[in-house]
Amino acid sequence: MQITDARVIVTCPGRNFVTLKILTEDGVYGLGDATLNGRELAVASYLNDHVIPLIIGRDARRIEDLWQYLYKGAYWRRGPVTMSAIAAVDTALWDIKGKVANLPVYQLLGGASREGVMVYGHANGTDVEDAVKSVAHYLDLGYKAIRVQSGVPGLSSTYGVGRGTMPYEPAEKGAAPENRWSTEAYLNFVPKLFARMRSEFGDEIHLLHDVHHRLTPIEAARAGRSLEPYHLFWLEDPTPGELQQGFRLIRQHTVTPLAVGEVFNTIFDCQQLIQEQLIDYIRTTVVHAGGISHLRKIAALAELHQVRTGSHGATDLSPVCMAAALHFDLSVHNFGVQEYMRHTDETDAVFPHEYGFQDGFMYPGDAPGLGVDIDEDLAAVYAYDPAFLPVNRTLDGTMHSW
Ligand code: CS2
Ligand code: MG
Repeated sequence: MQITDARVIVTCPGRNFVTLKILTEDGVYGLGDATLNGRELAVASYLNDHVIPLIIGRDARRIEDLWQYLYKGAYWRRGPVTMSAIAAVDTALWDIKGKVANLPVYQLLGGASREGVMVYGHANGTDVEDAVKSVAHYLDLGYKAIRVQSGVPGLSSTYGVGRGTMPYEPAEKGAAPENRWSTEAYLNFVPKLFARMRSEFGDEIHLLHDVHHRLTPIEAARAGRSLEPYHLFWLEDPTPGELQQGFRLIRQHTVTPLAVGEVFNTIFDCQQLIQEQLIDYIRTTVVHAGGISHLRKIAALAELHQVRTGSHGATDLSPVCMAAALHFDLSVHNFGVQEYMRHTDETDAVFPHEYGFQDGFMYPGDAPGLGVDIDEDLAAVYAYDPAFLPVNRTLDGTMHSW
């Protein structure tokens, strides 16, 4: 089955998305998400200029061989741009294989390992009481797991707090907004936030929190220990993940479960974290970690070491990635939870899809392939609009992790 054409579709229905469409001689096509928030055109160019010319004429059925061809054949390995491009090809080829087999992709991955995929939503507020209202809203929607983020007293901005009623979308048009950060203010505040959540909502609901790479290991150990009375489902990105052994220090001091990996793009980024059981959930995603094929390998290593999956699912991962993630999540044995920040109606109109949400769980549907499409005419209406992720500085102006 020859690949006869492929094209990159860049669209901005409220936010930018990059989608790869691969077409075959049989008329069957597949889709892959290639969106890298704030660096979208780098991946679009990598695909247009360096990948598509190489895959035209190749056999669309040879998913693993094409993955290795694009990984080893590039010479320059790994990194978010390269691996997002490879991910898009991989995902599109799984979509094609499912369509040709007339099966939903999860059936090709070994079938369902559960009835549904538990997801978590993003509650957030400018202060604790605003966040309480937001958690109550997500409970009303039926979520069993809810991430809680809040403004920090004394800080003009912080991660994860939406602007107005719109879902939280960090990228801003034009220049990169500058946030200000105080670790001390945050560490003093975060246990109070979750004490309030548990007093208001009790012990049943799964509560998650994202530190977003901002603490040193010993500061993260202090945060984890201070949150133990509130038994979080996970504490995410407690410290930057490049120094994998840094998590040993956190592990020595707290039993709060740890999640990391949304910025990782290959198994090598998390190999030590998994093998030493320094984390409890691996957050790697279809779109940024080499596609379904590579994510399965990461999950297999994680299974050996009692680490569960918890894939990233923010609004800057398109419905194509969401659909692929749900097929993976339904099938993988050591599934933990799937992040699900709802897309806007504009985005859903550009990407019609089968998947659905019901009472805290999601289902990929049984359409052949991934069960997602792209309305290219509608996508063309929304021109690319450059947007940048914020940068973060401490109160004295020193650059810090955002
Ligand atoms: C966050 C993301 O969803 C998460 O856990 O870390 O919102 C992240 O900030 C964005 O995906 C960055 O583009
Ligand atoms: Mg995160």
